[in-house]
Amino acid sequence: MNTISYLNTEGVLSSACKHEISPETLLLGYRKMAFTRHIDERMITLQRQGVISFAMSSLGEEACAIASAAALKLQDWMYPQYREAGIFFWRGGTAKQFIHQMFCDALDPFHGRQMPNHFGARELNIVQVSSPIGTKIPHAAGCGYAMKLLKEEAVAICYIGEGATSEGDFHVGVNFAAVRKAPVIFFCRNNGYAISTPCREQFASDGIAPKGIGYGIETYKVDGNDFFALHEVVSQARAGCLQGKGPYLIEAMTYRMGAHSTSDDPSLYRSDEEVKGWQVKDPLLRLKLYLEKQGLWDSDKEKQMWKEISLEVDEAIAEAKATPPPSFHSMIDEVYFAVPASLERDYKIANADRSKGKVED
Ligand SMILES: Cc1ncc(C[n+]2csc(CCOP(=O)(O)OP(=O)(O)O)c2C)c(N)n1
Ligand SMILES: [Mg+2]
Repeated sequence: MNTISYLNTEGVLSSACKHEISPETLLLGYRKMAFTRHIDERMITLQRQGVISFAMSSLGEEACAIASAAALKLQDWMYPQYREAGIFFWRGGTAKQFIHQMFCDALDPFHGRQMPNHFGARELNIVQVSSPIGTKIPHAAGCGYAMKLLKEEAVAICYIGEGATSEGDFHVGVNFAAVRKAPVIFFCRNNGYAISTPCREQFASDGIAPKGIGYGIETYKVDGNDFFALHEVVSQARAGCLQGKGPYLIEAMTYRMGAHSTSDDPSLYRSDEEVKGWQVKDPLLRLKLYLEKQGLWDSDKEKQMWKEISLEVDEAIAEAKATPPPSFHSMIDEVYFAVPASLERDYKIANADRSKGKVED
């Protein structure tokens, strides 16, 4: 299957591209990609300094999240994996909200009961990330089917990595959605690796697209670092879903430029040359070069943008550093209706310690 690609590495848009995106969307898309990249970098530094426990970045894959989110509507339901922080920022999630979750502090909406990078927001229709890979695929299929039954003008999008397609949940979810013609977009970032496992050890098919064809659904293979191509295919998939042609599978060809997470050392399983080969395809660079050629962007705007982003993130980090951890009691009181017998002893001991000032509430 051909890979749809319009924007080359010099920022020149092919004349084959008939899809129009407003300058406002392109400029905002570029800014949100830069914002995501900056937050990712800062979170990795904080993890290295021992301030937070863990971080994952979407370095090099920012266009997948942001161009796809830009092609959807707020009423569409989003089921991210963990490399989709960009969708949260696109929908208006703030640096402060995201960073409190990264710190798992008292202002983290999930009260520290999740790992970092497990964002979500009820008001933004973003279902919270959960660690077990692929488990959201049947949920998204069910959500899309519900939208169909309720006759809502909304679709569900489920973001997965190529590694997730080896899970049973992928086959269960895609098959269910296919048979029910549910309005679901299965958006698969094929970034070459599932932690240290390269694609060639993950599946014998030619990528993920043949799996969509096998389930009898509309399938696209697209350049995952090309804002235009991504925006086009997700727009078409959304329109198709609403006309009853769903579900869709999109395989976005990209590359995980960073480590899997702060617990990983990719130098153990891939070469620097391989990484360098992808640097020129950087999605931010390609869109920036395009915007410059259109007279929409210049070096002064670039400098100003990074300054503003960095100030906003500095402020959010300072606030998170000054925020205490979630209350000790919330760990039990907000999870159980009554203190379970198995925890009663520890709870009493901790309460006694608290009254002696050893444990903070
Ligand atoms: C069910 C399950 N198995 C294993 C893991 C450990 N694990 C976390 S991320 C990951 C790799 C996922 O790769 P992919 O889906 O390609 O996403 P990527 O990290 O490349 O974005 C694995 C194996 C897990 N979280 N859940
Ligand atoms: Mg992967």
